[in-house]
Amino acid sequence: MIRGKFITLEGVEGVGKTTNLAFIKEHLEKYNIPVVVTREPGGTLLAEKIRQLLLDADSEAISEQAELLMMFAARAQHIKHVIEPALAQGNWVISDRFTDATFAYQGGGRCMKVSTIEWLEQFVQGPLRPDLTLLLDAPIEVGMARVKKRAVIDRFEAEKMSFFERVRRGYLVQMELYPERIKLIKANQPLVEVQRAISEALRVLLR
Ligand code: Z5A
Repeated sequence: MIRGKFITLEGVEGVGKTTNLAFIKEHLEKYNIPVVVTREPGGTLLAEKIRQLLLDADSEAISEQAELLMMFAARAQHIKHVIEPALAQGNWVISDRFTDATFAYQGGGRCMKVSTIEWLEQFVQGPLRPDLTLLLDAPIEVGMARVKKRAVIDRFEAEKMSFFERVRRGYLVQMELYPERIKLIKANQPLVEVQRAISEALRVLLR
């Protein structure tokens, strides 16, 4: 059995990750590729419970250390029970966020030490890294404007603009570190243009 490919979608909120996940699934299925769609934090029963705890805006103050460890606890479950088995069975896995989000949010946003995140990445993932990461990038105000009609604001969405600016910068730093893996997609353009750029980026994997 040929191992599947692992694709992740990243970016600050409202840039269109969820919207384009559906597009990528449809696009790959045209090539008869079996696709498993998932998300982080989440993807398993336990990881989704951790997600609820992380996003709950009314919870007690969660320490930065606890937040980081909860992200990786959810990820450990997700890898063991969803990502690795699916890849081993030849499926392509598309995840709405993965570890680049930890470098961007906990590293950039919360200013936690990169070396700590790198250690946890190695501990939890071993050699597992995405084959391709699509970084949807747009000025923070663009994503915010797209999601501002939402009724419920989660714990992350309640953060200040400066937090999201650091997150965006954190993502761009990751892209500079891993230019072969992380492809920047300009998200501040009509959806049809975004999807054209995504199809182009996928072409490398489909060869
Ligand atoms: N988090 C973390 O801190 N550390 C980690 O390691 C991980 C995660 C893995 C999870 O939230 C939170 O966890 C996240 C980071 C943290 N917190 N924040 N913020 P999530 O991933 O579920 O939430 P999100 O990023 O807030 O997702 P979102 O708000 O749903 O955004 P999106 O998926 O990127 O956007 P969308 O739902 O596809 O699109 C939003 C709207 O824009 C929608 O109406 C679309 O129709 C519209 N849209 C999309 N593209 C376009 C274009 N091109 N033009 C016009 N309109 C568009």
